[in-house]
Formats: sequence, C-alpha cells, structure tokens
Amino acid sequence: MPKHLVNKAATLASGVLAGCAMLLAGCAAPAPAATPTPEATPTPVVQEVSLLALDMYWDIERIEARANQPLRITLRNDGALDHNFEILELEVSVFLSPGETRVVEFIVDRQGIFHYLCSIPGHEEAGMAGELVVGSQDE
Ligand SMILES: [Cu+2]
Repeated sequence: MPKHLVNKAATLASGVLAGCAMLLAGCAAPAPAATPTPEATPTPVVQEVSLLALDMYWDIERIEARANQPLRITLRNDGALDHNFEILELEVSVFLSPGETRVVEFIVDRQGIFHYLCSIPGHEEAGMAGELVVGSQDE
C-alpha cells in the first residue's frame, strides 16, 4: 500500500477512536486494547466526498473513487426545491428536502462509470447529472 494511503488510514482510524471514546464516556471500565494479529486485514480507507444539490445542478459533476473501498458521500441540498440523489445501477437513492444534509455510504465492488442524477421529474434534463468514476483499488 502506498505510504500516503497508510497515513490517511491512520488519520481516519484516530478520528473513529475519538468518536468511540465520546460514546463510551460514562461506561464503567474501558475494554482492554485488542492485540493486533499479523493476519489482520488493513483498515479500509473511507473515501469522503461532499456534494451539493442546487437548483438545478450538482456542484460536482465528476466524482472519482476506488473500487472495494467505502465511499461516503455527504449530500446537502442548498437549493429551494426538493432533490433526490440517485445512482440507478448501484441502487442508491437519497431524498433531500431544501436545507437537508444526508450521508450515504456504500462500496462499489467493480470498476466503471456510474451515472448519478436527480430523479425529480425534469431535474436531470435541467442539468442535475454527473458521473462517478470508479477505478481500481490499487490506483
Ligand atoms: Cu433535483
């Protein structure tokens, strides 16, 4: 694994641990630290993307990601209309009222180009379309 990916994984892991610590506050005793095994699988690197829905476009029209790694998209509707983020081939569909923020996380298990759009009638035609380009895990 390239060094920069390892560093990113470590950063994400520490963020997760901080979140756990907050949740665990108030519990009686902390669980003993797990002993890492040599066969442990590497921590998955969560790919983070923020995408804004506006009237009538997405602020990003091309998202690049790697296959077989979690992809977390934070969606926010900054428009005045309802919008719906949808990737038909991946069965992803997230409805967004005006002002609403939602987070969707999924793993794409193959390389390819997947079209995303807003499924509210007329919105894709008005420009609410983009593509998710998924490359190999090793890139
Ligand atoms: Cu829309």
